[in-house]
Amino acid sequence: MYRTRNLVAGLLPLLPGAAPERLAVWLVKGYVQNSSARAPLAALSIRKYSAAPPPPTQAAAEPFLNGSSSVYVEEMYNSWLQDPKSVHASWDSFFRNASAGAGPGQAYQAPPSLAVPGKYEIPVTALVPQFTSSGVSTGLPIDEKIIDDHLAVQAIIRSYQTRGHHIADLDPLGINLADLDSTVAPELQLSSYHFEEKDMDRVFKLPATTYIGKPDERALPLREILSRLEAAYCRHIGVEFMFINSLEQCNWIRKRFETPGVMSLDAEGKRLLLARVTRAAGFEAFLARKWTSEKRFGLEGCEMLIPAMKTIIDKSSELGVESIIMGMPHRGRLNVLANVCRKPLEQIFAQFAGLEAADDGSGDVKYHLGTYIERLNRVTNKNIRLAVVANPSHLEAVDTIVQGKTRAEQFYKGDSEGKKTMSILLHGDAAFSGQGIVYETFTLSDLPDYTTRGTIHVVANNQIGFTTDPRHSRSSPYCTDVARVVNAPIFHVNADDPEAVMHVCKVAAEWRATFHKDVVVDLVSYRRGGHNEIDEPMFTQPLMYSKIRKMKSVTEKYSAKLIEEGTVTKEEVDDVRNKYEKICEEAYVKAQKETQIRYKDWLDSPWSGFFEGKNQLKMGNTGVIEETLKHIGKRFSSTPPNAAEFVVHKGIERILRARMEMVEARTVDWALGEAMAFGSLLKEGIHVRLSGQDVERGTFSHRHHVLHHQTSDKSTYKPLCNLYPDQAPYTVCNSSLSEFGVLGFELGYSMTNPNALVCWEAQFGDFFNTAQCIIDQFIASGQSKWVRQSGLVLLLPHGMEGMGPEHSSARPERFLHACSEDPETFPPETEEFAIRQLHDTNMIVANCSTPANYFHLLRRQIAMPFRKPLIIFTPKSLLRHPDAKSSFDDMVETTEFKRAIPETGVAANDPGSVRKVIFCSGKVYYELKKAREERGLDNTVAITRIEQICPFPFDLIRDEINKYPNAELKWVQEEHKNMGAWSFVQPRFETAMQKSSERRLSCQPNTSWWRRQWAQLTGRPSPTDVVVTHPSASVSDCGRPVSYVGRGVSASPATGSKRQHLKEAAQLLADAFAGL
Ligand SMILES: Cc1ncc(C[n+]2csc(CCOP(=O)(O)OP(=O)(O)O)c2C)c(N)n1
Ligand SMILES: [Mg+2]
Repeated sequence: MYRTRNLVAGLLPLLPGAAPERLAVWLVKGYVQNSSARAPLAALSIRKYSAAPPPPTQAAAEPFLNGSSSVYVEEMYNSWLQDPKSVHASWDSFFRNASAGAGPGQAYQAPPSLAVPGKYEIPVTALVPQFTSSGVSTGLPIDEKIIDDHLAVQAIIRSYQTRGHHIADLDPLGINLADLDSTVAPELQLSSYHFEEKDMDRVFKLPATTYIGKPDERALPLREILSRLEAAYCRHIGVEFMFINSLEQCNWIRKRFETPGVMSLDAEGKRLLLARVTRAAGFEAFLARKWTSEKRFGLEGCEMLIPAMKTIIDKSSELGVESIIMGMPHRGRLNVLANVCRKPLEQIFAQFAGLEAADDGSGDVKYHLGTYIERLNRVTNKNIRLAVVANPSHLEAVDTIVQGKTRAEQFYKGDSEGKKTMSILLHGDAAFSGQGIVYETFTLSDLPDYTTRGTIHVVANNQIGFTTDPRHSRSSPYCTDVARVVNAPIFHVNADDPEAVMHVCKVAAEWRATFHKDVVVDLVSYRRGGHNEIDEPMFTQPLMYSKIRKMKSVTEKYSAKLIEEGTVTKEEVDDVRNKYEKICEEAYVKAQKETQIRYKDWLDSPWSGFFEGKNQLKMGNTGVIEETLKHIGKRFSSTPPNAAEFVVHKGIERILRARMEMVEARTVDWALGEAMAFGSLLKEGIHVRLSGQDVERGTFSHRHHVLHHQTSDKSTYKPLCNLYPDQAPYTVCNSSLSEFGVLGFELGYSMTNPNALVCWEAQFGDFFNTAQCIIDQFIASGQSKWVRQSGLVLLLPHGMEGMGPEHSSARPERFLHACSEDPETFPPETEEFAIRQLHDTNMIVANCSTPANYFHLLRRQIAMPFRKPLIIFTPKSLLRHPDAKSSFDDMVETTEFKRAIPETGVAANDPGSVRKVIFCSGKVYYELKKAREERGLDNTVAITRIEQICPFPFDLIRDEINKYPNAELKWVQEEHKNMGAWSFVQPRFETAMQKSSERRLSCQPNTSWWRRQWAQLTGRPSPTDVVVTHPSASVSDCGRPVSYVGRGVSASPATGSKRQHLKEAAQLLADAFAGL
């Protein structure tokens, strides 16, 4: 879009006071009024198979200035605005007169007939003999009639270009229409123009906006013009492109579809095509034979998908692409892996055998798995890397993940124009038009920090979605209409015409390489079987399927065609088929010998070198030397080096000054802590990327990673990009207003390189749930399903601050319930306790209460020898809370992340006197601390913060419980009881308690040894009423319970009333300290 905006901006100054469209519309109206008295000529349909044309509308009755040609006039007018010489002299004078104020009908002047023609022009007078020979007399001046007729021909040409796709023969079944519309647009009916059969042989000059003429043809008979336009736009290819607002791009496309003979394929190309489609069909036939009732979501009916993809890859490889990242749904996926990626067939077949996996993980069904292959492209003789990204059943959810991964690869390769790495997205017709994430993917496609410089989309359009007819699954004419939002050209093609498919795929690859914009190939096809191999399609689509059952396959049809035209012999056809069958059989035999499957064989993002030689239980340091903190702090607090010219906002100056003062006082607030984490990683060569809505400034105006020159547009300064001369690149980018799309994008980005810190921040934490699919299907379960790791960080602003139901809670309970930690298992107590827990969990969930801990937590993402997704509930009020500051002392070399922060105040010095231990997490700590002080309870209440909720710090909590033997134990949270961390921590407290000395002792026989131990460990005399419990007794039988303090249950996360909020907050504190 930014390219488009620039173009429009460039044009606007040329037209003071009025937008070009509006003026052009006025011009059209004026002309129509003036000429409306003219009678239309007899109707003559140029499409013999069309339904009876509707009666001409007023606009259609007008020879050339109808709805379609108004666009043409606009185009002329816009061209004239830029360069009056670029249009015909008659238009020049017309626009001059109109601009000078000539009224409707007065602006037109006959063109100068004696002008010397240009090199490729023919004088209008040269056409007069044909005109006069037709014998038509209209009573109009002769030159005006000729002009009218030529304009009508131009309008016809333009109508084909604009609307020809609507009547193209796209459906191989011949029963449906790709655009769900059986009518023929008036502008495609000759009856809308004033021509008759006898005009068909009149010769017309071809305008510059068409390429239907051969190099030496500047004029053609009308009949030939129509026939060539039909061939270009209405046979097996329907091209949608005239909405693109670039003349250059429109001409580029016109040339590639209109030029006579442009689609012809040589014999070698035809043979290759036949071989490819034969293998695609052979693969499905083989699977069907060997595993008759296994689901594989076969490609039958759209086998051309395979040659289509191969053509795109060949052409792209020829044009310099070295790496292609693909995302695709279930349909034909195994075929793509086998025949496009050339994944070893035995690995694919082994998936059908139901073998056990050799590696960790729960795995996934075969038609969701990814792959990564490097191989020689045999057509171009160049190496190519192909990755298919693993995905869940959730259709289209993988789209932005592919984009993020592609973007990251381009970034690391310095491929800023996307010449070496590209993405291909495959879609089903129903999913492409139905799933909103498709739109979100398109809106990212041209954003500076998210573009992948053009994606080729291929729709396997089998004209059905499971059992639903397109008429009930979409409101748009085509299933591809969503692509129009980004001006992507859309090539619809009848997938039973292999050569037409080849042509559009080549053009799509060239388009991407030329303009670096998205393009869509719509393979209009059918689904030979049911939705899957065990489904009966006749239940729901009886007529469609009676037709399909009579259809010959594309392979049969194409081989017959090539045999008939003499390109191949029947023996050659059989030979190709038999050879492939033999290959499959050999692979089948090999697969039979396999005893295990390996999920690693299906990894889409291998991090070669990352894991090798690393101790998986050894953590790197997260503290840094003070000098680094100081340096980053100062740079982060400074105006740009050219401060004299760069006007900084006064408010920002104040913020920077306050930052500098903190640095000088060796303290950090939240923003400074974060900046130091990012900055120190950048110093260590780790690329950092922070993406999300308004992240540059920060939703709460606390971050300011981009300073804006106050008097010069687009002049910005990013302090974290200017810390060290040899630092790694820092990217901070405001995203489109999307969660599903952008979170997916960042996840994909994080998959490319483990040595990068990739963070996505939600505007408010609760918005994450519009991206729930990415969290459930990828973040929480990705490693388990696909042995793929990601160190993505989610920053979710969270906290009950009276802002209402939707801005208070990032729903910690949702994430915690998705964590794979066993609440009842206290992990083995070894030195590696903490890192082993991290290694074994599926994701990390934390709620830090200090900037220093946030600093360590971010840095730990890179210090870990493996990668885990990290969810951080980030504060709002703590961003500026005077107590929520940390000293450099907590960030320097010897320090580390604290999974829990035990009480360190006076209560900790005399634990025996402590009567209550409050466990909590996040910002409620500061409220509890203040209330404790106000109530004079510093001696009797200990407050312990759990900073890392998952993995749960069982050991540290157990130690805290042991430390305060006389205290009652409370969990205090500000979220409602059915929300927050309560249901997660409750069983874990019990498990920790079972490991406490109290529990161990209380469950021992009451011996003298035991009494001594008890007294020694607890400092209290041994109880006399101890029950020796059964091993399965609950904690409460022999330890202290941890009880809940907080808001009651609720359907909504927070009240909408400020007053009610304050009342609840006060009650919470009262309950927390009750009984003391
Ligand atoms: C988000 C989502 N919703 C529903 C489904 C269930 N489902 C699986 S395939 C399918 C039909 C898909 O139709 P289409 O996109 O045209 O692909 P085709 O199966 O026809 O190739 C549906 C509804 C799904 N997989 N994902
Ligand atoms: Mg479909």
